[in-house]
Amino acid sequence: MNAGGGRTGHRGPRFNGRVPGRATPSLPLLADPAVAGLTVTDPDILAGHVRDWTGRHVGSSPAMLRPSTVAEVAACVAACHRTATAVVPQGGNTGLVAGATPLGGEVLLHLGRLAGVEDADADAGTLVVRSGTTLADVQAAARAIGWEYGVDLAARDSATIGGTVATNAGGLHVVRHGDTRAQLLGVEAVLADGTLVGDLRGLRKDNTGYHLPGLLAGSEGTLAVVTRVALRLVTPVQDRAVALIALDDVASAVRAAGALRRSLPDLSAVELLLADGLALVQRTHGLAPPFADPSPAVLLVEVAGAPGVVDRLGAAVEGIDGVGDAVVAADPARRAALWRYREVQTEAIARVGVAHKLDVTLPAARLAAFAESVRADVLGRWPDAAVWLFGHAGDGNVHVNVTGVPAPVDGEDGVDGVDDLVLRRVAAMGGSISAEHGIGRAKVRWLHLNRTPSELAAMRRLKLALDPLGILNPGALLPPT
Ligand code: 2HG
Ligand code: ZN
Repeated sequence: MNAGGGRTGHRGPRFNGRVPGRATPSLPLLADPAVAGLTVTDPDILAGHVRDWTGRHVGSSPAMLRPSTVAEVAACVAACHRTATAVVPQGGNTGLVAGATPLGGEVLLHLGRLAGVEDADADAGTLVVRSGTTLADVQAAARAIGWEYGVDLAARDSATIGGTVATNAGGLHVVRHGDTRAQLLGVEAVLADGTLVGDLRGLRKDNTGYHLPGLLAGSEGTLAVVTRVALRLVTPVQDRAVALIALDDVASAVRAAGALRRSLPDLSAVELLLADGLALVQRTHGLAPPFADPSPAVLLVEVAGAPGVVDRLGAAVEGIDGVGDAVVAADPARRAALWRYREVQTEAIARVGVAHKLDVTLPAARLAAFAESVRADVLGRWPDAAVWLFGHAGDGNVHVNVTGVPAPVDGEDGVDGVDDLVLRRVAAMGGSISAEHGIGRAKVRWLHLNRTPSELAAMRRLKLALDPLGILNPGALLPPT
């Protein structure tokens, strides 16, 4: 993914820690010998890094640090600590919740140059990679030793493995392999004072106390900066088949997703598309209609396993009630063509306008009611808006994108904006306000909808213990006190 187009962004909550978050050109950090030769201050280069992918969140930064070794990352973070400088770690900048966007004018710590595979162990089925390695390169390294990496997502060519750990990225195969946290055998990271911690031995069993990988996955750069990771790989598949299944409505799609999960042990994806989203990608990306007649809801289903996948998928689809039409693809080019309807949803919506992005999970039993009511509620309030729904039906994870709502000004969303409406509805229906994108800066003011005051207080105590000066990614994840 590339950076989104220019828009007037809304500013998130300002840094409220002990360190002044507003960096200035006369930043003491820049005089620190540890960052000499690693600093970029060219505004043209910085411009591509201070806005998030959507273009909705635009910050500023006086400088970006670009270490290329673990020792340099540690030295940079130690220098930030010494000079009490707030710092925002950034990988591929493909996140969608402003988790790596310096809205408080912080210094950026770019990890893209800390890239490369250090160890690929075909016998153990493990990789050790540096955090700036792209997801696509991790996948290729796994394939090169006869294995596969269990996580995949559309931004694979730009997203870095460190970013996917920091955000605990989900993606297209959670239904089969779990999220990024589930792939971690070890993590090495730099704490706020520059101390290096972690373990890259890649042991499958290691019950020796607090689990650092589990803690850092999803911590969004607020507790430490991930430098290297040890990843477990998954068994390679011999065969794949992909189907698009036409269904009458979201309720039928949710029921079908459940039936497919029950009947197909080698199910590797069940993705939801709706008619307007399918029509949109046909318009924006010149794709042919998949069915003779448009269908209200469509599931993209992938089976990956031992030979015979097409037959198994075909039999499973036949067993589903209410399938209007179906297309099945076995060869790689045709499979990729079917995946394209799903994978370009985000890009297609970005061409309509800067979207409000709400990445939510609902209990399966409430997903259909949510889909219907959220559309009606948003359109009732903003008749010129468009509501786009798609997502990971196998996980109950729906991506609500809303375009055509005027850019919010400070605070508006927190009172009665579209984000507020959608996220309150999700919480009231027993869902999560962030399924897989994280909280970043965009969702901070709604974290209380899912986390109790005691949980937030415990998270703050943890943050204070590991980052007492509050220099790491201030403004992200945790609400200001
Ligand atoms: C996806 O599933 C990503 O394609 C992006 O999580 C979702 O654009 C979005 O809202
Ligand atoms: Zn997603």
